[in-house]
Amino acid sequence: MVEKPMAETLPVVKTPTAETPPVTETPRVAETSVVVTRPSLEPEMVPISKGCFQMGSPTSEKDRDQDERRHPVCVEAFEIGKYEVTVGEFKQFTSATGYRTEAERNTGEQGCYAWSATEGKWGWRAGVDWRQPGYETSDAHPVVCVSWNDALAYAAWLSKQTARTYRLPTEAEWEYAARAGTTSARYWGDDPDQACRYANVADQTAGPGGHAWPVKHQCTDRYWYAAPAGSFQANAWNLSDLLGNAWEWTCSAYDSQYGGAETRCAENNVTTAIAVRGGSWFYRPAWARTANRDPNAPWRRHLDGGFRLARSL
Ligand SMILES: [Ca+2]
Ligand SMILES: [Ca+2]
Ligand SMILES: [Ca+2]
Repeated sequence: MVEKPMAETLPVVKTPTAETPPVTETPRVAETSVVVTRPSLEPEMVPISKGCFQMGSPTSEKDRDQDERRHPVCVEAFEIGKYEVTVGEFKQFTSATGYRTEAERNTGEQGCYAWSATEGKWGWRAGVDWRQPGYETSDAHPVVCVSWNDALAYAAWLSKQTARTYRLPTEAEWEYAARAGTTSARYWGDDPDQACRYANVADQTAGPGGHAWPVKHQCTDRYWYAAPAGSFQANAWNLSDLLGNAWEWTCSAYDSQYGGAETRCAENNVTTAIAVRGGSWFYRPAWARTANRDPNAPWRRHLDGGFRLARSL
């Protein structure tokens, strides 16, 4: 692979020129009203009834990991976001508060942990953040390059604005919602190659610079990087993108043994690993499974990592 300077992965920004537009005498016309559609302050939430389920994967599940011990869990009624939190929703928070994410503040490392098309690999990349992830993004895309701490700050702000209790879902709530009553490896069944109707994952779509995923789902979902939230068919409980697109922070501490941390939120100031769920556009079939889980430090932010909100009733 030929190494190219990093700057090439970043979006091209038009530099202002010294030219000033010619001043022309335009006749006065009646002002036309321009309808600007903005995301509403509150994300669309879906009510989930209380219930019990088998959390984790059966030992027969292909590609399962040791930290997926199957065990019964019950959850109370709650609400969960239909979509991953979007750039447009997150922008309202930063505009109102001036909040700067950990990627923008370079906490611990520079920028965001991102995949580079020029290098074909992951690394900390200065200047990469939720506003400039290095691929074409819009208000409808999931916000990425946000740390757990950033997600909590957004949830706290939104709770204050709305006098409701927004938070991240517990790991148990996340899996209960993602399964939507299913026991298969994925909420559409066991076949990874059916993924492209339901999820944006590592697929056959050609990547920037001619990249192709070395291990992929044998189908085409049309996206290399993140897709606008809700681009794929929802699960049986009308929730979108739980598998794939951006992986999602939960509020629970990661415990490889499933000792109970999965049913509650960790303290806001923890520095130990938090459970993340769902996989992303980067994920191969072995990883894009409902029971798959991984630990991540609360200050880390990844190009393929976002979150969705939950609300206590
Ligand atoms: Ca894809
Ligand atoms: Ca997701
Ligand atoms: Ca795992």
